[in-house]
Amino acid sequence: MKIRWVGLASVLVSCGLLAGAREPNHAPEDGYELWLRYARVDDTARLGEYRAAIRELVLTPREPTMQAARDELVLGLNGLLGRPVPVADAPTRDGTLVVGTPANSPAIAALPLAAALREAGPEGFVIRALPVRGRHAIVVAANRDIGVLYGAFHLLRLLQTEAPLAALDVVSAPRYGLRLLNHWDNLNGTVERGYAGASLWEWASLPDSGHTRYRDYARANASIGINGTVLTNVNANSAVLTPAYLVKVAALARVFRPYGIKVYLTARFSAPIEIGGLPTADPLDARVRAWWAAKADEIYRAIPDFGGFVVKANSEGQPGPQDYHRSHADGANMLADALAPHRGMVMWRAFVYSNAVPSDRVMQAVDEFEPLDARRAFRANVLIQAKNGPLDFQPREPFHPLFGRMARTPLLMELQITKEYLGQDTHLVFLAPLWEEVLRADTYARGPGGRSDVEGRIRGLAGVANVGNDRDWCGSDFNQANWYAFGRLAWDPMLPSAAIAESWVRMTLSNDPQVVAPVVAMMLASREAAVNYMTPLGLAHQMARGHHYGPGPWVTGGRADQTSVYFNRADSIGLGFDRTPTGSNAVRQYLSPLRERFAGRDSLPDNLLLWFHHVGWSEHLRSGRRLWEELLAHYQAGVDTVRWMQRTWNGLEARVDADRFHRVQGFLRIQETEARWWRDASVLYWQSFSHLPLPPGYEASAHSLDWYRQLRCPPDPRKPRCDAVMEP
Ligand code: GCW
Repeated sequence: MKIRWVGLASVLVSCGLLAGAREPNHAPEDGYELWLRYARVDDTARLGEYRAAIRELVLTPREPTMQAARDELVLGLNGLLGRPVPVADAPTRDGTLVVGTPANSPAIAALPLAAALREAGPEGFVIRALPVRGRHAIVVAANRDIGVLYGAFHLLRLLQTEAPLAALDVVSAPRYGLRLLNHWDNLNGTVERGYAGASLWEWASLPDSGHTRYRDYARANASIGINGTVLTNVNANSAVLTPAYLVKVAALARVFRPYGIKVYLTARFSAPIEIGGLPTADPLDARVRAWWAAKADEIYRAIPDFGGFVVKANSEGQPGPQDYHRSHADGANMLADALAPHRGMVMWRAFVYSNAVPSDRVMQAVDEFEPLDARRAFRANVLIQAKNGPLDFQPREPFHPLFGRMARTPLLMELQITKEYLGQDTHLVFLAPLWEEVLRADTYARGPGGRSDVEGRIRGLAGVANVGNDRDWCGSDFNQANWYAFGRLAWDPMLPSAAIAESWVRMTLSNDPQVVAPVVAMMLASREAAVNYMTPLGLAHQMARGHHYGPGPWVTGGRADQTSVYFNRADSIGLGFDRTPTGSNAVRQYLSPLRERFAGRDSLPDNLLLWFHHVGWSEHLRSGRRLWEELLAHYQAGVDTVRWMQRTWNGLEARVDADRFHRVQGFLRIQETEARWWRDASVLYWQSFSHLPLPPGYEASAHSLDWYRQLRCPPDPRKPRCDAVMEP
């Protein structure tokens, strides 16, 4: 039997990881490897178990995706087991790992896996411990090569998290077919709301330079099941649709293809004018329709598996069909017709609000899209992409009412991985609990199969990426956890946040139980901490103008529905936006009994109180405390939780490598300073309306309200942080 040994060095080269190659134990922990570190298993009993269970790898790497699976398994197993694993054509011994599809592996074709493979579907996989040709074996099987790759990553994850392999029996299939990253990357290399350096896409050197980083990006995405990437900003530049750029896009698509990742682009609605030389972009104009159809043909000639277009139209100044008195459906359908012959999709964003300031900005999407849905106005290959909440990626919002109101049109939920409103690169905020909250929310609309949760009504997740060209990809170690969590939830939206956090910590930081438990606890507490010190009790959009970093509850002027005062409605009587029937009546967009529940002071959860109600400063809440006291308690709880996170982290110094320990410690220091900044600036501002005193013992603010109001962040649009100014 011929056995091929795959040298570790050559695999490292082929995986593009040599830049990070280093001596074990002497490596700078710079974050480049993300959760794919493949450090040798620490626990000796587990290591022994794994070494006995996996003594050779049987896999025939004919196609690029199978080669990717082979490369990853060899890299991962060599690292985790601390010794090379030989690759064989067929099982030669006990402890064999057999990997493939019935079509490319005779050993797998002979196994009784038909029922499990049916369950796994086109992208899923089966992992089982069972005898193969009389040998003890572990099998990773799938119907298609991409399922094999996902299964390979899953198996590696089991080893990375030191899970037992005995009696392995896994069948896994993704809940959604669309698991997408949305990059808000501009062609000039900047990233809108990016806090991790410049864009990964080096347009100037494409298509010739095949940056190894592109492949590592694809590996990271495939490891969590992401299967599509929208390369460009929704505030779009039509130049990306010109031939000069399409060859560059095609080059990226070639790198991503073996990893199951399709490429999508944003389509600027006025492209027929800007790059097509037409006098109009009217979606009902025959020349415009012909131009888009020809453009789609051209794109598919260059990129045969192109995914489709994402479109932001008639929102925040972007062009759209309403410029020609046409509807969103007219616009979306025109693009859908151009893409349909190629099986491409249109993802039409519901984040619209008109240039005329409406009575309540959060109501506009339902008002625009529900009537179109009721008329079945959209083509079958159009999806409406709505943000998780009706406003804009706030620390807490109720779920978007559109998820209960669109019965006929398929929906995508857009989540923001980059933390525009949640502390950007520095604050440790783990977002899975926020996403879990909305995915599990009940819309009270009976969907397919009688389901009424938000999750049951959507076809996929689109995550606004937090990835840039910083060495650590995401601007901080803990921001990586949000990229990871997004992918895991897009595969399985019912996965609990705690399980996601635990696997990420084990893969990324340590399997030491003395590290895992406290770090998971920090992560799970972190989102509520941010809600508390930024926008407690249902407040929203109180961030500084423009860059959205730090507090600005006083922001006014300019477009009203982009200001803080529009959303907080603070006055001498109280605080909060009345969205009940006595106010904007936005509650009417939710289905019964939710609309009544949200409208009733006694039935609404306190954590959404000021989103839906204007509440008197001295009114009693259900806790028995007055609004004023409750508000102060929440701000203080936010600061206290960050301090607890600091203490918890400080206790891990001996157990975490010095690089990451000090980086995280530094960021937590910033977060504590800025949590106080948020608390003090906000409380002083509310106090200028309530005229109520701080209770005895309440931590006094370091500065006056004026001082906070005049605080200007350093003019660094990428990291507009104020700590240097605050604490000289
Ligand atoms: O969250 C807001 C951001 C804008 C963004 C817009 C959108 C891309 O502040 O930067 O534009 O939403 O989602 O379109």
